Amino acid sequence: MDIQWYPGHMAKAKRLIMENLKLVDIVIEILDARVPISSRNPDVDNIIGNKPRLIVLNKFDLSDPTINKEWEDYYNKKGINNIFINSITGRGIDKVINTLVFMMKEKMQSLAQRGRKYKPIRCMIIGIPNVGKSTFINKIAGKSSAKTGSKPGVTKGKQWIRLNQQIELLDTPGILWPKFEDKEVGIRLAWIGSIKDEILDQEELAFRLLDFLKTSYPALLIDRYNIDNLDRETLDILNDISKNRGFIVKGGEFDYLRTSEMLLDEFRKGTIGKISLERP
Ligand SMILES: Nc1nc2c(ncn2[C@@H]2O[C@H](COP(=O)(O)OP(=O)(O)O)[C@@H](O)[C@H]2O)c(=O)[nH]1
Ligand SMILES: [Mg+2]
Repeated sequence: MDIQWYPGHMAKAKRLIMENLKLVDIVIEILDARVPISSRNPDVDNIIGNKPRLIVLNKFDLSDPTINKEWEDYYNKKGINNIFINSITGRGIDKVINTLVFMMKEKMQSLAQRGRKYKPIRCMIIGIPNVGKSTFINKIAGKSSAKTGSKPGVTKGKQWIRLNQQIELLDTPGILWPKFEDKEVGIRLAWIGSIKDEILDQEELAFRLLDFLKTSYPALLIDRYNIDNLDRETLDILNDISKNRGFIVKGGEFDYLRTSEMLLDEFRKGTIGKISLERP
């Protein structure tokens, strides 16, 4: 997400989504399962209006299974279609396809009853940068037979991927801008590596992450970094981690930059464990 968002970009991105919206039956909104709040642009409700929507929570290989369940219950209670997936392995993608068919069942039946000609269900992907839109499209396109190509007259220039007999997916996702008027949102997006580190420097980001892990995932922290006591100042814990890893600079000082980069990197890769930053 190296992209700088300016009002002009936002207006253009929004206009593109609005244009494509007219062509589709369902919007697939991709979120990052670790941050279902921060990875969501709240304007999406206004932009897509009452178009049927499926929420796909990607990267669920990195998020906390217990909290995934909380989110699933939360969405289900609200009657919002939701599916947790891993776009790299493809886990959950079949369920996406089945759900899309299910969501359009009534419409298809009523068309059939009125003797109307069969038309495939059309979908588009939307989401902020880095949630995995391209990975998802590649995976789903790889699974499915072929691109259908553009259809002159109707959808000039647009590429559709046929997912099965009934569904087509627009091959270019709609990109929304991240919203972080709230600094905490910016920090979480920086933790997951979605925005470049312009919000805070690496050391402060890592320090805050350690603070969060200390309260929310103590067992993972203890396991990963051989710490025996978390009931201390965060700085003391950071010192221990630096010491255990041998991240010391000349003169015997702790190498905080190296330790910070390592912590952020291990968190982002899921090496520390399955961690969610937001719960319903
Ligand atoms: N662990 C994990 N990483 C993923 C998953 N989906 C995508 N990624 C990674 O997330 C990064 C951003 O993905 P990309 O598809 O480019 O996001 P886009 O900006 O929304 O198109 C890439 O490094 C992907 O390999 C997933 O389900 N699990
Ligand atoms: Mg992309």
